[in-house]
Amino acid sequence: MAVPRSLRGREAPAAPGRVPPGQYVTQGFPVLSAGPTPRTPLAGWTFTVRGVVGEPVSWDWEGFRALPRETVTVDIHCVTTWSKLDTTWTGVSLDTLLQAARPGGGFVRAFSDGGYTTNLPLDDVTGGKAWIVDEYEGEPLDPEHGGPARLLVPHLYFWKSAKWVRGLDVRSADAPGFWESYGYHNYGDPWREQRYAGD
Ligand SMILES: Nc1nc2c(c(=O)[nH]1)N[C@H]1C(S)=C(S)[C@@H](COP(=O)(O)O)O[C@H]1N2
Ligand SMILES: [Mo]
Repeated sequence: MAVPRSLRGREAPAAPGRVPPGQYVTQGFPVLSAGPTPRTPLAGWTFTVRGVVGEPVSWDWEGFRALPRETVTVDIHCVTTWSKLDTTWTGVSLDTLLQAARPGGGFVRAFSDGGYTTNLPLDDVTGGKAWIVDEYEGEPLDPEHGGPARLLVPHLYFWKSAKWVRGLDVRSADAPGFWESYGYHNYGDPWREQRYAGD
């Protein structure tokens, strides 16, 4: 049966309480990148956990792909007001990656090819809340959406989900990342509408 025009795209209704305040549901998958899409050959790709850790650890692509994998279906929320429901991703839990390095600080800064960074409390990327994903809907992640691999932290605004991620710096003090230093909220909880600093 055809979907009525009024239910397509922007107008698609969601169950009450499913979408955070000020968000609309999109059926598309917008691309939001602050710069060009980097193209890193898999042969040169690594994921590193470093900084205030018991032991810095790095995985090459093969090593990363050999780690235990999880598939999760989650809703994502961009600060530009689109939300996308029931997105399915596969990758490695950050619990697995962080445990190997034994973090000694309470904050992380994700860093990416191209220079993007974002900051998060360690508690927000542990306990089954964050992943490094390399598949979207069962297919390798498109470069435009962060492939070969991106951070996925669905409970915070999507700018925290760094595309083309290459590692985490564990820190004992918090410091703003790229968008956070341009006035976006330091934490970014969509349910509390923490869009900009001061919200
Ligand atoms: N490296 C990097 N990661 C990034 C961004 C970026 O510009 N560079 N944009 C962020 C923002 S603002 C959003 S909303 C999402 C967009 O992801 P998408 O392009 O897959 O929709 O990626 C986030 N991660
Ligand atoms: Mo965004």
